[in-house]
Amino acid sequence: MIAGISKITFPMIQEPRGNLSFIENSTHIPYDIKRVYYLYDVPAGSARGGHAHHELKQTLIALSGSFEVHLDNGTAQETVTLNRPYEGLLVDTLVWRTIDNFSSGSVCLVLASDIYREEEYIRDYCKFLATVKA
Ligand code: T46
Repeated sequence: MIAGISKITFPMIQEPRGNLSFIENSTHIPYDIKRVYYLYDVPAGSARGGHAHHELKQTLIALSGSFEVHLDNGTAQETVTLNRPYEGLLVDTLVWRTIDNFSSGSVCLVLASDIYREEEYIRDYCKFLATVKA
């Protein structure tokens, strides 16, 4: 995987009555979770993201269905498909991300290292590249 992203596999308890996965703050996530949000009812053909973060770290999980995450650390690019509820994609600071190809009924859960602050976003790709190189 390119620098700035990694996969996390969460525990899964498999039983005949169904599966259960769990996520513990310091055990499975390498930062304190300060915010949880989720994307759902995304219309076919829509894309989310299209930005990077100065400080924010996030873990994306396909709780249901599937979607593609296109990642760019300013040097290398990679596309990751998320489709397993027991798998997380950890996206570090200064990684440009765009999410698309949401399957019908998919849910993207995000565990974030901080509360929402708009000033923390880099929404201009040229500014992103300049920040990475600085
Ligand atoms: C990311 C991808 C995966 C809030 O008020 N609080 C929040 O916690 C968030 C995430 C958003 N908002 C507001 C800000 C905007 O008015 O919700 C609106 C849509 O936010 P945004 O355009 O940033 O949504 P996405 O799906 O393009 O991006 C979000 C996250 O912002 C971003 O960090 O990595 O999901």
